Amino acid sequence: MVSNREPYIHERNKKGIRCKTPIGGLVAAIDPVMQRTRGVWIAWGSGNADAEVADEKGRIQVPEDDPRYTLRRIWLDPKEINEYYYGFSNRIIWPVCHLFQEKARLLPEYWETYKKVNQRFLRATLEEALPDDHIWIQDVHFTLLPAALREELPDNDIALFWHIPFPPWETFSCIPWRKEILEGMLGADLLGFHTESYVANFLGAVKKEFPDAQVSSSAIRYKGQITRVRAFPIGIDYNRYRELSSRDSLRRRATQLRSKMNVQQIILGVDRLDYTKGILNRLLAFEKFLEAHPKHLGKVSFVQVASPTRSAISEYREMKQRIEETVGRVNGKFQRPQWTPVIYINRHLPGDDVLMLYRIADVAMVTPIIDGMNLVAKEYVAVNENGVLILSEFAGASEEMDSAIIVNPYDLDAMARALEEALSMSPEERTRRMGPLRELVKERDIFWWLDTFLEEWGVELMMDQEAGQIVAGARLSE
Ligand code: ADQ
Repeated sequence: MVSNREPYIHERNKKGIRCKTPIGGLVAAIDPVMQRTRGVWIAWGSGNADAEVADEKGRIQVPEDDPRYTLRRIWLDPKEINEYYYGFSNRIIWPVCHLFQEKARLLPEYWETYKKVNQRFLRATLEEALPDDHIWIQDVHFTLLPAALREELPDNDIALFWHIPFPPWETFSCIPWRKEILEGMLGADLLGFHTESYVANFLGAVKKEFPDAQVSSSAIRYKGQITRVRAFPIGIDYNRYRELSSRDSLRRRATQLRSKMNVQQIILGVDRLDYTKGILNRLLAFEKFLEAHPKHLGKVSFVQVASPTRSAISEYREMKQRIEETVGRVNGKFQRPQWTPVIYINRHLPGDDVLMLYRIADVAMVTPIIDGMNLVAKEYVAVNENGVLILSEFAGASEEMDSAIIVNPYDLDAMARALEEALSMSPEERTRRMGPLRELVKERDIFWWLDTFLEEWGVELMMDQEAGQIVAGARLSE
């Protein structure tokens, strides 16, 4: 596995070294998979104590209390972090793929460093990969890696999964290095996206860029290499979410919290503090909702958890400020001594706290402006049987989760109406809508995603009965 973000980060504070698991859909999704399959995960060692606990090659066995696989850390210097990660990935690919072209900073130095870092990961992967290994690359940080690996390791199977939207060619083509990026990706045997529309956009981009490529609805032949392209909508570890959220201690704490909050109904948002997540519009819609339905004053609170992310980038800092101003204004306008309309938590919460909030929230508002998939929608559905999900039509999740209340996140009035509909929904209607959503999240869980991906890739996971573990893959076909 190759990804930018590592699944375990070691940080030193006054009390000593602590191991944290970072937020973000990617790690939440893949760690359970790696624990089952074992193997090597190559990633940027971003923690300030990472080097201390790893060996001279940057290797460490994880999870520490029950080691199951090797994490190989790659060291990046501050310039590289700034130009490859904050620069190319987060200020070029991220905004462009989320249709925020105007936020893209198309600086050549970002591109040069991005190429250099891809080379660094290439060398580490070449050191770790065994002849039969399947090499799975995650996300937008390593678009050049598949083709570079293909040259060195013609016989290994290489796949890349893209976790964010893939935009139409007209948008993608603002990137001056678009040809190199697409060519890099086409070194993979298999490319995965969350939805059919991202697949179609990718195929369209390849057709435009390389007129001599042969492109079908699910594969591309380019320079003699075949790349299959398919949608694999990612899921969550449903059973684990069920288990963790139904522990007695957690239920008790949730009940206590609910009664302390002293409101009749709770609306919840949980996001990284990213401009794609639509937090500001959600707050404005809540304001409209309170204005239009004063009967809810004093009775409904909106809890927004927004974890800090990419705060080195000015757009993120500006957005944080606008959100905080809006929270202050909305609360100033409606607040009563005994009631706070918006409870804003600008922190990464421990997992149990997020589960508790999922449990007590009557309504979850998952209303990104645009989102590759969005795992929060699936986590909420897994945990809360009686809730209502309001979901943006521009989240990848809406392609599958169509019995949610689907909204346009730009349409504040429609979102305010959706809130009223959700909060006054009868228990029967809640169940009618929630039933199919739960089925879907349960059926298409993270292991379904993994199986589907690996099956398409020609890898079979074999159950080792004695160890009770899924072990190394065997090829089904060439
Ligand atoms: P992300 O943009 O990070 O992932 P998402 O899919 O919503 O988004 O996953 C976020 C994860 O972080 C969830 O597991 C959530 O519970 C957790 N989280 C968020 N805020 C938190 C907080 N304050 N405290 C604690 N936990 C918090 C990218 C793409 C998505 C895609 C995933 C997986 O942008 O579209 O779904 O990858 O492919």
